[in-house]
Amino acid sequence: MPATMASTVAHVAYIGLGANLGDARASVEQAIARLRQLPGAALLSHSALYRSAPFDAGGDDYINAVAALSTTLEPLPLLRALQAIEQEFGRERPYFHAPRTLDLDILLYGDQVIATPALTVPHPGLTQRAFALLPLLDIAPSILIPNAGPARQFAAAVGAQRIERLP
Ligand code: PH2
Ligand code: MG
Ligand code: MG
Repeated sequence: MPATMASTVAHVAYIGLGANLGDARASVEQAIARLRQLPGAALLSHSALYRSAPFDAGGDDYINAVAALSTTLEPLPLLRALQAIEQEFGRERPYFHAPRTLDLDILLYGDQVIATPALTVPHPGLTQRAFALLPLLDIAPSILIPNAGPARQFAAAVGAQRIERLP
């Protein structure tokens, strides 16, 4: 490739979706549709929707899901694009873990490990939170979490958390 030609490598990123303010189910469904339109990304698959008890947080039950993207966006541009979608959905951040109209988190970005002030990947809660782990396993049952191993080995440990797969 000539030195002037930019290379665009696609990575598979897993995005956690969550909402527990307003019509959370509609928000998560619309957010999945919105991810289909994201420039620089293609939606590969998404999990079922789940209803889950707030984890380390208050407010109503959450609706959660996980989506897989193939994307040429680097991690930080992807994060910024996801934050812009959160803004479109009226996201406010009055305090830590406040109820939200839409939360979009990068759970995994290929096999990359990222530790910066703006972004931590793999998502630090992934292995301990049923609402992220179980929908991820729906669409990627054999996925490996960098520095942790097969995601499925953590499923038993989150078994006591209240979560329900929606029809
Ligand atoms: N998100 C949080 C904190 N707690 N609990 C559930 N059930 N689902 C979430 O998406 C969630 C949470 C912070 O982002
Ligand atoms: Mg979150
Ligand atoms: Mg978030």
